[in-house]
Amino acid sequence: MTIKIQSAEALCAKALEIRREIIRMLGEAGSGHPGGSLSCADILAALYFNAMNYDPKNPKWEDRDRFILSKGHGAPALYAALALAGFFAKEMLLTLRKLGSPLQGHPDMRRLPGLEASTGSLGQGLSIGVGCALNQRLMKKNYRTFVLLSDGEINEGQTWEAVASAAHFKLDSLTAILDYNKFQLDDSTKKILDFEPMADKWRAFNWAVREIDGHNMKEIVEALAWAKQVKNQPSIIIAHTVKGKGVSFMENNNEFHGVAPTREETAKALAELARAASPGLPDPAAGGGLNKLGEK
Ligand SMILES: Cc1ncc(C[n+]2csc(CCOP(=O)(O)OP(=O)(O)O)c2C)c(N)n1
Ligand SMILES: [Mg+2]
Repeated sequence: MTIKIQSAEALCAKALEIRREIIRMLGEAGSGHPGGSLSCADILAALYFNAMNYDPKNPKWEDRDRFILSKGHGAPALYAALALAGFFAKEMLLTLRKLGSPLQGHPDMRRLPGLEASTGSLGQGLSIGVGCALNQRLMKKNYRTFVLLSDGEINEGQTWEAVASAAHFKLDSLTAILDYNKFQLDDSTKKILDFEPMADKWRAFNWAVREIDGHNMKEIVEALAWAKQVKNQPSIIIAHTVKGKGVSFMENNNEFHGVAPTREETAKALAELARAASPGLPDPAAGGGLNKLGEK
């Protein structure tokens, strides 16, 4: 049964849970990509706990909505969402990147239920999404296809072949979401290959475009609902995000693109996320929860 949460507050709580699991997983694995996993946590919470239809007990249900993580290195965020949605036991998350685990560093659809595509080689996911959307039309199914792209990834030319085809075939069951966190592996997207004006480019290719704050849950949910009623063209939600969102020392700090937190950093990040979930909790950095008088 699909989980459908309507309240933005409850969806934000799910996003926080996803962030906590990302940090726990990466801290345990000692490798992986925190920045781009954290930037898409709110989007994944909205997809898996509000917008999408699926059945974790029947992951191959023909009418399920398809989600393709084209930015495959963001796998920890997707694994956390899938576990919280009931596709597999939460305990499995801590096997991330371990030899023999179905939770590989990049998604392997042959080994983990709930994955629609094996990704990680950037630039391929939107083409897979075009295929899913064409299948939906040919087989007269009712499902939608969502593809999460990253802003460095769309430097890949294959993405734009898919952008052109999706519009040509008027694939209105296809929605792309761009995790526009303004950083790629080496530096800012502006310095490496600037795609501004971003929205104009997608419009010129005949896509319906909506720009949002990718950390504002209400805006994400509304944009996903908007995408469902777009007709005769594919839709893109350009989500302005912050790389490393939710952990102060990772935000806009591209050193955490592909480096896992140390043991100390993991503890610090988890404490921050716990305080975000329960703002009353003491801040160890500010004296371990004691006030200026040394009282609890
Ligand atoms: C085809 C391909 N080239 C290079 C890489 C190595 N790589 C992994 S992540 C990354 C950049 C990621 O930046 P972005 O796409 O913006 O992702 P995010 O900021 O969301 O982490 C690169 C170049 C890859 N995975 N695939
Ligand atoms: Mg990026």
